[in-house]
Amino acid sequence: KRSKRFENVFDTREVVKDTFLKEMPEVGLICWDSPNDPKPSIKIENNRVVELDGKCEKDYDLLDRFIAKYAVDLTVAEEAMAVDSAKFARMMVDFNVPRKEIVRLARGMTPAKVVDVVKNLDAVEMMMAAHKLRARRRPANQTHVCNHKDDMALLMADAACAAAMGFAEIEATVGWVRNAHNVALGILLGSQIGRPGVLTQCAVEEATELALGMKGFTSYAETVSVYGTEKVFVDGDDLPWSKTFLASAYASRGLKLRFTSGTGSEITMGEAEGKSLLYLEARCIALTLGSGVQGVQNGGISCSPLAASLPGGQLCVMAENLICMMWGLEVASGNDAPWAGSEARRWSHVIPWLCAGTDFIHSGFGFTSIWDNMFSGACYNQEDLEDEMALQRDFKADAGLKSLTEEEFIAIRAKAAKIAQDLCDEMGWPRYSDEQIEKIIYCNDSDDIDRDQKDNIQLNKMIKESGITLVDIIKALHNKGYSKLASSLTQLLKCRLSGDYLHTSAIFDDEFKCYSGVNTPNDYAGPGTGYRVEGERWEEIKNLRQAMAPEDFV
Ligand code: 5AD
Ligand code: K
Ligand code: K
Ligand code: CA
Repeated sequence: KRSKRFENVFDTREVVKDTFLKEMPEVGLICWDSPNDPKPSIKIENNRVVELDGKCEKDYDLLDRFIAKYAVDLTVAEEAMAVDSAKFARMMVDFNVPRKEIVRLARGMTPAKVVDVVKNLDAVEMMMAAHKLRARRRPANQTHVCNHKDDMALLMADAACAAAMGFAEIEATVGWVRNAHNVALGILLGSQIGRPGVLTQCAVEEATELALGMKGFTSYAETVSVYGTEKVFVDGDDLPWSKTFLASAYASRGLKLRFTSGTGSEITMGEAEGKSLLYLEARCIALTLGSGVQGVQNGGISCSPLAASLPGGQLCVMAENLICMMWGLEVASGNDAPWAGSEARRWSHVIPWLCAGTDFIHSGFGFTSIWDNMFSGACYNQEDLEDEMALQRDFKADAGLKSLTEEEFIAIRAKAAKIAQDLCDEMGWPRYSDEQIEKIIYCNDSDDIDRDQKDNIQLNKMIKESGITLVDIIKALHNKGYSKLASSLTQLLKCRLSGDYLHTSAIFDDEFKCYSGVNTPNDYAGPGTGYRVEGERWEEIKNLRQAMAPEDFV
């Protein structure tokens, strides 16, 4: 006989439908402390790492070889490895120890050593450490703007609204593999209409992604993946060296790049070598550091459901973000892929990072309906946007977001959609009818719009095959009288020449002034210091569209 409480209440809760696994340490199904994890060690002879985390040089795999050669700073390695791990963990939390000193020493540590350090911290201590250690002074946020139909005008309208709502970076991926050009261009144009200076990227296969960047259709790249075991790396037809080569290609043309990795990828792909999630992720982050790339999107990312299924999963995901920070890397801290159905759990990884601050609180807040999110959805979607704005206000914390009224929202969409229509006319691309534009302005998602899919595919083909670059688009917009937009796009290209936004954790404001961990470093040094929500920004956060004043009651 069943208990009514279990049958009708407990068993119907979302949290019971989430997946929870028991640990299996011997195969690596454990957050940290697998019996197969190495103990931290380093031996240096003649300026060469001859032993790394218990392995002699002759036994190195490709990852060890790369990490030993490029990631570990040999000038501080012996000093850093000799510091007691618990003592270093306390230094990370102690605001009297400057961020610079933590980064200096941490860069001399091996992957097993940083894991040994962060293992000492509980969630509150991780927040304290991140508050001091994230690279950029002011936190920011990133969003996904996509749709099922890869409709450019809809992407423009959504990206414009996302930019106006405060996201500093916008990314898309495609619904149809062949449509990368119209999608990249859609979010680029939309972003600059909503707020000049927003950075955009389009996540597709790597050769196409590089081509998009070279044509000026993207301003950064992010989904260049690294993995923590040799087998998984080679499965992806890649090596740390090939990823580094790709990274150099981006840097040589002034485009910002961050890698992607996240706890759980190796066991998800069946090649974890029995090692723990966090240790393998520490190797990924070391590869990023060694490659010279300024930052990484991590925090489980697409593999976050795996970490979430294990005991300590959220602490583990926080720990991987923190390892990036202690190594001085920019971190776009996850909070993106769907990993929990339970409302309480869903926000449980956002609130700590919102309060502590990270470079990008979400490395993809879904801006649209989950149905239109081509990154297989996000954990946080359009219906959650205003919850996050309320949380900013509740905690006086900054996720970079700003409330818009319905009128403002509609006006921005109308402007973006009209520009899309005019640009298609000017370029001789499949045109948008007034009825189609009207639907794009007022729709909920791509189910509500009715452009023929042939037109979207044709548009992509035309952009791709004509070989046009952003310069041609700038000219067309200028001819149509959109000189402000044309000038923002030109400015984005110019910024590649100065290279300022290659610096760690760089973003632009609406005048293309660069804010990075170099010119505006996080200077938190205890209560009353560091970035605080105040002045105009506090007014903006306070003034939610639904906030009421006394006169609203009469
Ligand atoms: N490790 C490495 N790469 C990842 N990606 C997502 N999660 C991970 C992870 N845990 C990358 C993949 C994917 C893109 C969205 O981000 O390349 O296609
Ligand atoms: K990619
Ligand atoms: K990983
Ligand atoms: Ca992302």
